[in-house]
Amino acid sequence: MASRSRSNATLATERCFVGLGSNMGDRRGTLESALGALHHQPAIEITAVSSAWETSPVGPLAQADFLNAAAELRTTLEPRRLLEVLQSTEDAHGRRRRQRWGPRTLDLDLLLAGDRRLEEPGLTVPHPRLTQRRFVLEPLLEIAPDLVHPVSGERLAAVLADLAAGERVRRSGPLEAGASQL
Ligand code: A4P
Ligand code: MG
Repeated sequence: MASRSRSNATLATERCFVGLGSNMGDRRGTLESALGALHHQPAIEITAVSSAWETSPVGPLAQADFLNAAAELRTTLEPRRLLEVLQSTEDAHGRRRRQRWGPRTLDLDLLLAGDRRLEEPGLTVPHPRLTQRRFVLEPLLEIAPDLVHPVSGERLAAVLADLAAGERVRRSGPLEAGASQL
């Protein structure tokens, strides 16, 4: 995917990272379809995609295991507009917002937007729970091992190494169909 070039080199783009998750329906197919849909947005280019990771559910609810992934993208969109695109992509993949932290066909979180720090109604960047979750950090560091948290200045690899055990995560193969759609 990184080798595929689309010529938006003249536009001022920001390097952003998105976390993907699914624990309902065809999880892998949904993640791949969402990546394809994002990449086909005129203002977005996906430049790297992690493996799919099989992860145990985190949070207060007993629910099915997730398939999680992370993607690096370059975009000319402001973070607020990018969040709207992420949410409409969730909606297009059958997401119903019934219960916070509940089961979902697709969750797309804006993890990082360059070095920006945003705290607005409905949009916090870096994502506030980024540093607490192995299911976010493992895929993210797979594609960007040198990332530094823009607020704390900590290397995310060190944050991951310090996380308490408990969450089960294991790599579960590449998101191949997504790559061929791009
Ligand atoms: N919001 C604010 N900042 C952001 C951001 N940077 N990116 C707001 C995305 N959304 C952001 O999100 C709730 C609100 O967060 C939105 O209105 C948005 O404006 P949502 O996607 O509607 O609901 P949610 O996902 O249920 O809530 P939340 O708080 O995003 O949950 P999380 O933290 O995403 O946790 N276990 C495993 N193994 N894997 C998972 O992927 N996911 C969750 C959900 C729980 N357990 C999990 C996983
Ligand atoms: Mg979410």
